Amino acid sequence: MKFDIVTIFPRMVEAGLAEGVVGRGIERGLLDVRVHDLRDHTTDRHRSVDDVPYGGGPGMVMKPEPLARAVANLRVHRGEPDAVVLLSPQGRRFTQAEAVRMSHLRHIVLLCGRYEGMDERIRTGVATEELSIGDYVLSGGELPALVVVDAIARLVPGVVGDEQSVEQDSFSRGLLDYPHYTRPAEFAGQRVPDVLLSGRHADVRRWRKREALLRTLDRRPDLLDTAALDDEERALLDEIRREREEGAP
Ligand code: 9D3
Repeated sequence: MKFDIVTIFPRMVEAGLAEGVVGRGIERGLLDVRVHDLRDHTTDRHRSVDDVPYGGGPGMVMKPEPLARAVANLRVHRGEPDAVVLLSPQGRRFTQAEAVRMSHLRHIVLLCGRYEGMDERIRTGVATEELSIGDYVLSGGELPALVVVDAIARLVPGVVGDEQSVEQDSFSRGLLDYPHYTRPAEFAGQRVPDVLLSGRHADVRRWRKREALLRTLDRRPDLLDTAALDDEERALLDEIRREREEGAP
């Protein structure tokens, strides 16, 4: 799978790509990720990427020409992309469902904004979609680009060593994760739940399902509206709800 990231801070993005799952995916040749310095696509002496807003007001706006030239160059040297993504606070929310959809694409271009935003003609004339990673104010699209690449890349077969762990990922199943423990059996006065030491695998599975449901019910009940629960999980959830109605009348 191929990604091209256009930014005025290429070193910031390169640093984020070098480590971990994405770094290994690149080393293994499963991911082809290139970072492009927007300033390399300027034509003026000062390599300007921003300018004052028409109509006045605070801040600066990213000029359209360098971004358009960068993408035109990518089309020639890297091939026609399946998506040109503008990262911006005005975008549609990037979710696991979006990551799954985009993991089936072959070539994605990501445009990172800075300053107050980009000239609107990039949105209407160059980008094919616009994504935000959540409702908080960041300083630019570089961290969001790394988030989007990470979430998509781990869905590419072979990038995460253990395919099982990708399938069991909480958000793929629509539930929060169950609690995890490793040795020692007692730490800071807290014991690992007995069932996990029991060797009774069916009980362990059931306990984990129950814990995942408890957590989801307490912290993210909204997820239960769309979670794909199996028969056992539906039965457990009913049981938990009944217990709670009896316990706190
Ligand atoms: C203080 C500036 N804001 C005025 C209302 C607008 C604004 C412009 C540019 C706020 C943030 C940014 C930079 N952010 C991104 O480019 C960005 C982003 C984000 O801030 N949050 C979540 N997802 C994204 S994707 C790109």
